[in-house]
Amino acid sequence: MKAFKITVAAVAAMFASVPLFAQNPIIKGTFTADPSAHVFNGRVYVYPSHDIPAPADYNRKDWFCMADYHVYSSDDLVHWTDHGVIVDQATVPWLGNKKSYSMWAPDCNYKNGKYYFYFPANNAIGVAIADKPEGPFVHQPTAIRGAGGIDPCIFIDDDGTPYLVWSGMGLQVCKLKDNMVELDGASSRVNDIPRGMTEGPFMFKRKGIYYMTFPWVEKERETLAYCTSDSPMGPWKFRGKFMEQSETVCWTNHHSFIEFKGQWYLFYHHNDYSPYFDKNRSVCIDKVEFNEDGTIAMVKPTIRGVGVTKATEEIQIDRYSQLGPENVKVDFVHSDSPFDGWKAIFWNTTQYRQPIWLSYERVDFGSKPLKSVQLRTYAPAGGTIQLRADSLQGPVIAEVKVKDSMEWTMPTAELRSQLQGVHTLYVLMTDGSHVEVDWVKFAE
Ligand code: FUB
Repeated sequence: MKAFKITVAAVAAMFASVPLFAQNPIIKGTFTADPSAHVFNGRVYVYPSHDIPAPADYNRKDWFCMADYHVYSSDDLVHWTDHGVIVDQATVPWLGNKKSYSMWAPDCNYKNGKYYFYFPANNAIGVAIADKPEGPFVHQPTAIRGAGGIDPCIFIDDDGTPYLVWSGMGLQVCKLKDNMVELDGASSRVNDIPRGMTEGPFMFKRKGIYYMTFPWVEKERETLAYCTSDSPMGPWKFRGKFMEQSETVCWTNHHSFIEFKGQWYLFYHHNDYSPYFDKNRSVCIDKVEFNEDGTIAMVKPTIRGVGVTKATEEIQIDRYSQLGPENVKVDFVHSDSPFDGWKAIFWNTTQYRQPIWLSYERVDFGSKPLKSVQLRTYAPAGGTIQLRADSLQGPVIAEVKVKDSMEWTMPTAELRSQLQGVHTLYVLMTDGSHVEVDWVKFAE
């Protein structure tokens, strides 16, 4: 069969062209959804779908709109590389409508020296094949026969048997032939899930248990839920939810699991950068714990995310771990430009006498002495920001006086105490009526 080489003109130029983020969401500057994460050669690769605002030639302005896929990779879950476009709707040979903008949730896996990228478009599922996880990927000439639907997941069992799972008249599971591009027999429908529309399946195996995980609507929006089995073909036992529906409105959620350096992680999405349009989503990561009996403990979404932030990089304290009970909140730096990120806002009234604070876990102060700290801050009437280590009563690291200004300023202060290694940073407003902080950064 003839294979089609994907032409990706600007791939090299697009590498690492968007800012990537150490907290949630992990990717800034572009929308990403439906993250399929895998560990290949000790490195984490994420294959998300790529939401875009609808262009002029797509008339469904209120719907999902996706034209291509990128892949991102990291070796610490903090610093991410964007490897650029790996598949574009314009070059999919079997796709009749090259402007269908229907490149929904994909997945990728490795077998026999090749990486197989599965992606849906217009209710069919195609495969593109590469020698490396970041491509270049070469298209198969046709979509997979017999696998109509969306949201493919490719699971490879310990004995090397590949299974394709997808959403099409319910969740379907089917063995693949060794060539990875043809179904091996008829698919089996997962019938053991209580009513609640299911899509976005992700199958994995841990300690001999097969997990079929999926978005599941219990009330208004998608939660994440799962079944378990002792075989990839079922029968399945419904086990309930492991993530609640989002508190702020994003109708979908879509996820994947990896084990990386001894810790399990959940990749999922939320519409953080697009609070008023939930078809423009962003990928997040949080840790997952399993109970003794193999059940999945509930995962609470955080904005702090995972990984350690270096003290000498911009610490985005608006991605806090804990927020004080009153007089502190987070908002966009520019409400008309969400990708500029968020800021923390501290304010006071004469009546409020308690500390006004937030905390940010896992800041690495390294092993060399640090001398100063800088804030990006806005304080129309001036104020003081105090930084402490490990608790509200912990050692004062620095006290930064912020002069009154109607502009953003970048005041600095000498450090009062030296820290080494990883600590929780506490940020308090100890003086002033209104101080905003974009980031905090230490220097040698
Ligand atoms: O991204 C489009 C669709 O939204 C996915 O295919 C579903 O899983 C849901 O996340």
